[in-house]
Amino acid sequence: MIRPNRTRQNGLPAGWGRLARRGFLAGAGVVGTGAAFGTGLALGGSAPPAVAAVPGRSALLTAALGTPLRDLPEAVREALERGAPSGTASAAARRAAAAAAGLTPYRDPLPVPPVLRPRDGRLTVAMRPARVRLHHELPATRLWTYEGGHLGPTIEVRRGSRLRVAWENDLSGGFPVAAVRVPFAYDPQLPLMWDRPGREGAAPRADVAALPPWTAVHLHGAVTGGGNDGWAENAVLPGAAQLSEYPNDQPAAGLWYHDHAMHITHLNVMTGLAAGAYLIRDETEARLRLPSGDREIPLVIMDRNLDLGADGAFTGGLLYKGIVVADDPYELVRPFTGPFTLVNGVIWPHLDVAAGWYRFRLLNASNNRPYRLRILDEEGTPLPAGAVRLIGADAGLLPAPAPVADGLSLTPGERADLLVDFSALRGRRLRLANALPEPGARAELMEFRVASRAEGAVPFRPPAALTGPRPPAGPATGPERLVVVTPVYPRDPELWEMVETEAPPGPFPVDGIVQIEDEAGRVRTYRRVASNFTDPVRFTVAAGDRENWRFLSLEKSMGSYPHPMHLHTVAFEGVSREVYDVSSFTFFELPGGDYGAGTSTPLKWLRKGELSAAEKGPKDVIALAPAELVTVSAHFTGPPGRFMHHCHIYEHEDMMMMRPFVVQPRAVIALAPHGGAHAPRH
Ligand SMILES: [Cu+2]
Repeated sequence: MIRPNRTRQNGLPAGWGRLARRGFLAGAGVVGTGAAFGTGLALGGSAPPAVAAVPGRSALLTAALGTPLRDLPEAVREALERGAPSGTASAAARRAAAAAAGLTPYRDPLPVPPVLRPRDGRLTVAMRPARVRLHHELPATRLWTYEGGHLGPTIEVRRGSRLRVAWENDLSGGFPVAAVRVPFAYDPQLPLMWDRPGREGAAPRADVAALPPWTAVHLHGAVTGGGNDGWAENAVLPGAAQLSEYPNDQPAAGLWYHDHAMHITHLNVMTGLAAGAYLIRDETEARLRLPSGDREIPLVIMDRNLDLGADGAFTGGLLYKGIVVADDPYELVRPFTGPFTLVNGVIWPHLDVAAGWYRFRLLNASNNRPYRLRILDEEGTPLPAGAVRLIGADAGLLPAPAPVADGLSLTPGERADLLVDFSALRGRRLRLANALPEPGARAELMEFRVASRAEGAVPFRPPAALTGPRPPAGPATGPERLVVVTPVYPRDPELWEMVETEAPPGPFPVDGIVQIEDEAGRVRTYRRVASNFTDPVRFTVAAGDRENWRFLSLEKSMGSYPHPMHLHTVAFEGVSREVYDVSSFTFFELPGGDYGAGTSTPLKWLRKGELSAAEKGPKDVIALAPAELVTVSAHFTGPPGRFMHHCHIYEHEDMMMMRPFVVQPRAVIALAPHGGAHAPRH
């Protein structure tokens, strides 16, 4: 994440001019076409743009943005050549690393939150302060919670039974999480900075400490009207409640609620407002007789960091530790990852299981960290393929169970409905582990302790079919949408809404113009029509339409974490994943010192990528890795309203990789000015 370290004026961060004069912009010479900065575009221009005037990302910076350093020899070499950074190898840093390693794994039992089954269509959920133990060896932690637990209560409803929830804000006290910003330094002798606890000597941020308990609750995955969706700007203060009505008129699925307050979601979730499960049940699911009761367990995963006192001991307090990976021309802060993985709100817990089948409802509720999950035995061998079956994705059951061969990928916001068979594993201790190369201080998330006795009951047999063969997604009835995600440097990563346009006469690049040459060799030209949350609505969907939404990442560093792209109020199916050569997407300096960006030549199609069984849907988040173009088909069958689409890395969402879109009845759109659809005039 890049944050301007000084207030922007006239759209320009202070300091950029200074940097240019200082010659920071390698090979500077500069100046693009006459294209204006912003979402409007002055097309054309006669002088060819000079293109090389942008600072390159160092290998170390790239590594710090997502890729583990040990997998990037170039970055490590670069760090070593700079010499051991002063300060990081201090006794305090070593103590912090030792403290992280000293916390006993699998010490605490996995908490399973209570289940609320509202009978009369009404429910009040209070947000209130609580003191909660995150680990047996830690002092209690002060949190802001849903109903007192680090994980909120599970809400369970029948399909079609409408529920009205009063999300009551009864919070009080100061912001429960200390936040610091510390400059990145690399010491090969120590765990990475974000993998060790403690403030590294930094003072707590006064701007975060000043935050009031200002909360918006979003029921992620709910197909509901815009007024009930938890609009980020309509967050409420203590003494008020957010009233939301959920029709629950959608297939059985594992939804979840979490905070969505404008600008501060990445901080609010850390206080304890990160997640509660919301399960919709239906007849299709009931007929499958899946494991239920104490055999159906939510597993909500999130990584956190802990504060240390002056004596180097844990205080119990949580810590939002932002690692500043560059300070020119922006203060660029890596989205949060932490050394401690919590499942259901407890660090590295264990779960005693019977030697039979279980249904686990997994959710990645982390700010930023992706996982590839495997269950490993004592020797580190994954369970045999038949013992783990994926039966559902974000928005409901799959047509048929899918094997989980190479681990289960979950980016933030993604869910998995998983059947696991422990019957051949009596007396064993198994670990749920993250197979990605930079998993935090410990790759294992939790331990399953399998009973040594055989099950007496008739064994469960997983069904061969679930919802049955999926009817092919019908053709799109509405416009095709293109959403572009720009690289992380030298500007903030941005989410651009694009519309197709005539190719400008050139030369290229032109700020906000992206050309794409598809598999068939056809070149299409798109122009940016919005890039900030406060830009006017550009995507108006006719209620009932089916639309293809395409997400394109222009990130070039293949090790960067994926952007989990999320649409509110609709479930979608993955249609295709393609990989492009995005090297022609170029930043260049605009008159006045800001940067423009566009393609110098059309992006070239390279190859088809894979869609997993889960990604074929039903989904509401899809992982967008660097250089990918992912297409999903979304059928907007729900109520109308104003909704959001965004990257589900909370830091990215909060820095405006989020946009409003509108769903309206077709007849209403027809009466709108400009022919509806808020179409920008060319
Ligand atoms: Cu993102």
